[in-house]
Amino acid sequence: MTLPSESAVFDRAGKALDEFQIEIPSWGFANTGTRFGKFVQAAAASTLEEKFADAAEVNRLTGATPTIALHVLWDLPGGMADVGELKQLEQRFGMSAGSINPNLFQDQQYKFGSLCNPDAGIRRQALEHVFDSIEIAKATGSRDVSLWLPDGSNYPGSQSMRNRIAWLEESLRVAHEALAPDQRLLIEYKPFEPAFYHTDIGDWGMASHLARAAGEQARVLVDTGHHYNAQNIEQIVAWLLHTGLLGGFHFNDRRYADDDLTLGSIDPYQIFRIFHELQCDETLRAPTECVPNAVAFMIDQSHNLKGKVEATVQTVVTAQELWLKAALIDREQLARHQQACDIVAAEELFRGAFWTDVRPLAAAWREARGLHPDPLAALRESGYVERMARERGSRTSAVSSYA
Ligand code: RM4
Ligand code: MN
Ligand code: MN
Repeated sequence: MTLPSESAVFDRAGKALDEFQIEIPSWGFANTGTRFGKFVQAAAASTLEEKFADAAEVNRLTGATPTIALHVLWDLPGGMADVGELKQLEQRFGMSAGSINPNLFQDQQYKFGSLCNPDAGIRRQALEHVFDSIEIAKATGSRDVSLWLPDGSNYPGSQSMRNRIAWLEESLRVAHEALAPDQRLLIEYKPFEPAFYHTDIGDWGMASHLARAAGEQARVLVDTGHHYNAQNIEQIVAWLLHTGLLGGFHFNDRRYADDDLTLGSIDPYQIFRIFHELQCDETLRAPTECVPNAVAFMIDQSHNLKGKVEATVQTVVTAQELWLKAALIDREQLARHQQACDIVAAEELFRGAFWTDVRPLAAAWREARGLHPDPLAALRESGYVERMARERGSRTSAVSSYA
C-alpha cells in the first residue's frame, strides 16, 4: 500500500479519533457469568453509583466514552423515581446517561414472550414497560430507547408466527407514538436464544420491516454477536445504510453464538470491514450527534473472566485502533481500483490499511489531549481496580441473574 505522507496520515488519524465515541454498558461492570455459574469479582460494581464510577474511570483513561447505557430493571428499578439519583450521578461523575434499555426478559410473566405473548394482558404489561422506558429516556435526555426482545418459541407448531408478527407490529407502532420528536426506537434482532426454534425478530430483514412499520423514528440495531457464523455483517451494514435504517450497534465479538467477548478479540478484521462501510457513508454523522441518521456506537459485552474496567478499557482502545485503521484506507484510490476491477490492487490497499500499526498514532493523539498514551497501563498504574476491590469486596455476595 502507498502510505500518504506522514502528516497527512496524522491529520486524518486525528480527525478520525476526534469523531469517534462509543457508549459503554452499565452491565459490563457488574458481576456476570454463564448459565453454569458466576465467578464473583471483588471490584465489580453492584450499585448504579459504582457503575458510574467505573464508567467515569474508563472515560478518564480513554477520552472516548462520555455516555453510559442503562438497563431499566437493573439500573433504575424504581423507574422515574430513580431519575433524580441518576442526575446527581451524572453531575458527580461527568458522565451522561446514554441509551435506555427496557428489560422484557426477566419477569416471570414473560415465560412465553413479552410483546408477542399470546396473552393480551401480558403484551399490555410489556408495552407499559416500554412506555415507562420512553418516559425515563425523556427525563434523562436520552435519544435512544433500545429494544431487545427474548420472544420466540422452542418447538415447531407451538406458536403462531403470523399472529406474533401482527402483535409486534401493533405494539411497536403504539410505542413509537409515545416518542418525543428527537427520540428514536432502536430495534435489535437476534437469531436465537433464549428461544431456540424461532425468534420473533430473527434478523435484519425482520427488524427493518418492523422499523418501517413502527414509524419514521424507528431504526435497526445491529449487535455484532447476533448473527450466524459466516454471515457477512458488513453487507448488512451497507444495506441498512442504503435504506436509511441503520440506528446503531452493539459491538462485541463472538466465536460461536452470542458470546459477548471483547470487541476485536476473535476477528478484528470483521470490525474493520464494518467500520469501512460506515466511513464510506458520507451522511454518517459523529456517533453521538443528535441527528436522525446518526449511528449509535455502543458496547454490549459481559466480562465474565476479565476484570470489568480493564476489559472495557481494552475494548475502547481496540475500537479506536480499528476505527483508525479504517480511516487510513485511501477511498478515492480504492474506488478507482474497484471501477477498474483490479481485484488484487483493491484488496491490497484495503488489507494494507488493516495491517498498518496505528498504535503510535493513537498514542500521539492521546498525548496531544493530555491523556496517558497507553490507557491500559495507566489503569494498572492508577491502582483503581485494587482500590475498588478493597472498598467493594465485602458487598459482592448478592449476584443478580445476568448482570
Ligand atoms: C441480549 C441483547 C441485549 C442485551 C441483553 C442482556 O442478548 O444483546 O442487547 O441487553 O442480551
Ligand atoms: Mn445487544
Ligand atoms: Mn446479545
